[in-house]
Amino acid sequence: MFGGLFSKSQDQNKNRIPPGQRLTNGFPIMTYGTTPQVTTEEWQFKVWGLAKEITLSWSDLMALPQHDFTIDFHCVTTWSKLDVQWTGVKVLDFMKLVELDPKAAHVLQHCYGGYTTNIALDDFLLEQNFFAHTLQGKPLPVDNGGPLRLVVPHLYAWKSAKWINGLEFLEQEKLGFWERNGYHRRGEPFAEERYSN
Ligand SMILES: Nc1nc2c(c(=O)[nH]1)N[C@H]1C(S)=C(S)[C@@H](COP(=O)(O)O)O[C@H]1N2
Ligand SMILES: [Mo]
Repeated sequence: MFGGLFSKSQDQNKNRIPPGQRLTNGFPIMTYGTTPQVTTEEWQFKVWGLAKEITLSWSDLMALPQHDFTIDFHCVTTWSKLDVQWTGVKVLDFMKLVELDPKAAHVLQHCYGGYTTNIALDDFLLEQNFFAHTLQGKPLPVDNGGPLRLVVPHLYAWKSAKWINGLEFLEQEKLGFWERNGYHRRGEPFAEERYSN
């Protein structure tokens, strides 16, 4: 009986692991370039492009509703991690502060350190996407993107920008760092959208 239950839960986990991925127990750090050190006092977040320009402080962000999230995280280098626990602010709550131009269809995420990654507006404006400042109950470590990163659970983890500090709204897609360097413009792991053609 317990054996049956066990293999059932193993099976369910299997369905959660996209093709070509394997489970990892640790939390591998994946950073291109140097790790920016930013205090919450100096931290600023800007919105521009096809949206009314705004600049937010850390306290503006913390004043928004806070939620816990448990998500699976898939890196294109083939590791996946199940049930990662975060706390932060839903993208949809954040976006109540943003006055979007109806022509906006794409977003370029900008970061301290210069990393960028693009995402279609439809992939960005989802209930499940969030800005995280806490990982497994502790302030988000700087190596994992602290003080703040985006988390987009349904796309490969390179779309979850660490040290995010800006959103540029665009009519036409503008490719980010990895997308200009051979990775897929969308990056959906169950469709194995790893590389551009
Ligand atoms: N700013 C920035 N964000 C980034 C990256 C990066 O190099 N710089 N790497 C991406 C990649 S490839 C992955 S897999 C995840 C890794 O997050 P972790 O280091 O917290 O595991 O962050 C993504 N976000
Ligand atoms: Mo990655």
